[in-house]
Amino acid sequence: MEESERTEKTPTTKASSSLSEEVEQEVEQQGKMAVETGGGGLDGQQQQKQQSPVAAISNGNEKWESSSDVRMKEEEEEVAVGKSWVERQMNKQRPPTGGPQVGIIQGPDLFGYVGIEAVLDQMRRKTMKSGFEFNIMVVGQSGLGKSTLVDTLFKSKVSRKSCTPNYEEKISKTVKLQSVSHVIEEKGVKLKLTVIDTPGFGDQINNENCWEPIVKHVNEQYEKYLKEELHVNRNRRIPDTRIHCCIYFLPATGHWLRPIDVEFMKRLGKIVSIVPVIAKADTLTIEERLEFKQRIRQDLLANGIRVYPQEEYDEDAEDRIVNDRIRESIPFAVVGTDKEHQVNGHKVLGRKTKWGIIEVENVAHCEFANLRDLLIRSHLQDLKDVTHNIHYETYRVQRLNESPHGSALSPYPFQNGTTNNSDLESHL
Ligand SMILES: Nc1nc2c(ncn2[C@@H]2O[C@H](COP(=O)(O)OP(=O)(O)OP(=O)(O)O)[C@@H](O)[C@H]2O)c(=O)[nH]1
Ligand SMILES: [Mg+2]
Repeated sequence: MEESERTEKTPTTKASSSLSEEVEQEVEQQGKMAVETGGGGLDGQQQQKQQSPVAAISNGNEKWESSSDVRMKEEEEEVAVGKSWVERQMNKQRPPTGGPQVGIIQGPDLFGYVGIEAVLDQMRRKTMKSGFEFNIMVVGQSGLGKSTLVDTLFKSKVSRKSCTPNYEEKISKTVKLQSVSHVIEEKGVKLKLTVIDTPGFGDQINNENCWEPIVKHVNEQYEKYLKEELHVNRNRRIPDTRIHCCIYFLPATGHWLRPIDVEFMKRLGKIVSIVPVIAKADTLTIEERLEFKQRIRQDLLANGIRVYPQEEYDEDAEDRIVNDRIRESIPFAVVGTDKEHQVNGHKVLGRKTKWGIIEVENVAHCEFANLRDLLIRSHLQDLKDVTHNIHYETYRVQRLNESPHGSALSPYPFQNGTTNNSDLESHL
């Protein structure tokens, strides 16, 4: 209390003394105060007050000297006695110990409310206008339930309102890359969710290089984006068809990873974020499921397969805690369905068996909801960031390094590929 009174007194009225005398007196006075209060132990409030401009009013013509004028004079003196620039800068930064200091201007103290936090509102409004694009790809052996899971995702709570028109259509074998998009709107936020369904591999006698069409498709999207970015007159918003997440289906064998899965994920993991899942988890008992999950985690580690979320991209301790929990429960044991059933008067997505209904969205039955929450609710933006900052960046650097300095991009390596891009256009 005593201290604040003194600080308020700081602008003193002087009759005719020179500025340097005033400052010296000020320094002396404040120095004494510091000694009286225990040798400069100033609390935050006091520091702020001392950082505020010191004003000296000359009675004759009401002349105000701000702290910056004082500091300029001090600086001149420091130059005169031969202090180096570094020493002078350090002096500027020093916390107040008993003399007038030029400190950081602390908005609320001097000018009232600045409103910096409104930036968040501005960002929110802008993002709400532009919306989000999020692209998921499902990959895995034929018959593991990829198309069914895509259907489940769109029929589940993600987008029940915007369900597909071909709702009752029977899911048949996927023979080419197919993309399904839906715009989901919730509380004014728009999300364009695109799921790319791929034909299952493993049907051929020779499954060598069966990952190539998938790798090619992922790279093609990076190439498209890169070309758009390199245009002189580029789009303000480049359409984003890059794969933000690849859900990799593992058969519920209960054993270990198969060599083909190891090969596939090793390659894919280098170019896209992979989230492995155990397909048709309803075929495993609870114990089998837990053991299988553990074996897969060991196998992934032993084979150096990088799946999402990677530890090295955790941004802080908070991220680490959340992601550790996900890493411990990966791969998610999922169940898919294209049917709805009545349970206790409610419609639920589920698989009807002789013994009861497996509810797909019930976390006690399977981990489909955990997968959906990871993708949409908790990690959507992070998946997009990792895609842009890690995977796309690696691709971009590699492509630009390939091209002779200053010239255009070298021809795209998959130029003569067979992927029909028109299939990938939005079905909206
Ligand atoms: N038990 C069980 N069966 C499932 C599950 N999901 C899908 N199925 C069934 O598995 C069969 C194949 O499902 P699809 O979704 O066509 O499989 P896919 O992976 O898309 O197959 P391809 O298109 O050939 O790659 C269908 O009869 C589905 O009903 C599941 O979670 N559990
Ligand atoms: Mg399919």
